[in-house]
Amino acid sequence: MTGFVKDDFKVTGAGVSKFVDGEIKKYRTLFVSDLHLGLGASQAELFLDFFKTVEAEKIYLVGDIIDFWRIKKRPQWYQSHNDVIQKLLRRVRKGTKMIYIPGNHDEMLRAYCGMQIGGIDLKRRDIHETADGRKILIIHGDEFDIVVRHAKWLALLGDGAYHLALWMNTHLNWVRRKAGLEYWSLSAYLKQRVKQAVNFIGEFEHALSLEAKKHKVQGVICGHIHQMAIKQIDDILYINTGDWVESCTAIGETMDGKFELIYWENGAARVQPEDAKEIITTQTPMIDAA
Ligand SMILES: [Mn+2]
Repeated sequence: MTGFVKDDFKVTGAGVSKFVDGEIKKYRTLFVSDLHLGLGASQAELFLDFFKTVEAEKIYLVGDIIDFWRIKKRPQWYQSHNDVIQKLLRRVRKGTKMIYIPGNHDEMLRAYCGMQIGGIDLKRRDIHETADGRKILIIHGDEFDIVVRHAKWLALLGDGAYHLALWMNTHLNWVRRKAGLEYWSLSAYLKQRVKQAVNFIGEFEHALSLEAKKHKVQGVICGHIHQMAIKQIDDILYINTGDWVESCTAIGETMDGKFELIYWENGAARVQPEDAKEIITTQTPMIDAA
């Protein structure tokens, strides 16, 4: 149910992005979500590292870019978080069209949907048209999250445990970085053990594909559950951008309208498609703090 099988690429026509050192990758559209700026565990530095190697005519920020839930409690705002905001605004100044679809962690921005702030269009949801004329619904997705919708206290309870895992993850990775080891996700590893998560992911993906059907579009791009995916669900193309807290992923649309999965491990080691498939299939979902 979760993750990726080889055949998905055949069915969806999608692929895994390849980055070449020193070359700027040009996309028609770039989709990024769940940066969670303001949360210490945000991989803002890895995002900056990625962002300077990529260009796009249009960028969708698919929600949970700024983590106001965290900022309200105890902000963990670093220079790299400022840098992300500045780099994004700079792209807007240079002519990139940018659309921000606020998520649940940045839900206060939903009050400003319909407005343009700093050149960024704020929208509750949007319909994107690909280069080959397909219509895709762009939505964060939390409104289809059964945990957030039906039991907010449960989501909040889970939040504490999840943040502890993320905190450990960050500190463990600091040690690993110093030791010259690559990034490793503890919380992703822990969640691998949560079996019900599989059902949760399946239900979420199904709900989103139904919503796309309701809009009479060919696909949906969402974020929220920190589980990247490109898959076909019935006649709907389901795409999840993943996140920049654990997995460091994004989605690109090529100039001819093909979708590519971007898996950014770190600046030096970009994964090859074969490896990416391996990683993706063993990836695990996120329940609590999406
Ligand atoms: Mn979310």
